[in-house]
Amino acid sequence: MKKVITYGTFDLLHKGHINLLKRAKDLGDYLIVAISTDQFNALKNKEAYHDYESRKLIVEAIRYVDKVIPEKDWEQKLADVSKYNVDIFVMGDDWEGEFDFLKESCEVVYLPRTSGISTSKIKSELFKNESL
Ligand code: C2G
Repeated sequence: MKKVITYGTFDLLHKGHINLLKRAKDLGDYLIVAISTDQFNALKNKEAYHDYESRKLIVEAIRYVDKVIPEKDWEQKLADVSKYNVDIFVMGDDWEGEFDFLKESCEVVYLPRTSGISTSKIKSELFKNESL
């Protein structure tokens, strides 16, 4: 069984997230998604609308996702790859090159981002409409 892992905040779920998760799952048979905890998001200077438990509930409901684990820090990826016997690590290509150190333990795949959509775009457009 080929196991795939990916990491992210997955806040205000949109087609960019779904496209990523679908393509990641298509690379193997079992997809693990490590969702950033609220504490780790603070380290990433990211404030999610949905808290961790909500984002976990939402992502677990996606047909491509087999398991959700918490992403608590930048250092856990190598341990996760061995703990879960991961074959392929996947991220959107805005992270191109950032995780090449994992190549000693698994395949590393950066997938093209879905253009025209992002959580920050959603937030700013909602904010703009509200102020109209
Ligand atoms: N993504 C995408 N297309 C978009 C938006 C996001 O392909 N239009 C991808 C990102 O490249 C990432 C995943 O969807 O692979 C999740 O995106 P975020 O929730 O924004 O994750 P991020 O904040 O980049 O956290 O340790 C890694 C970090 O936790 C990644």
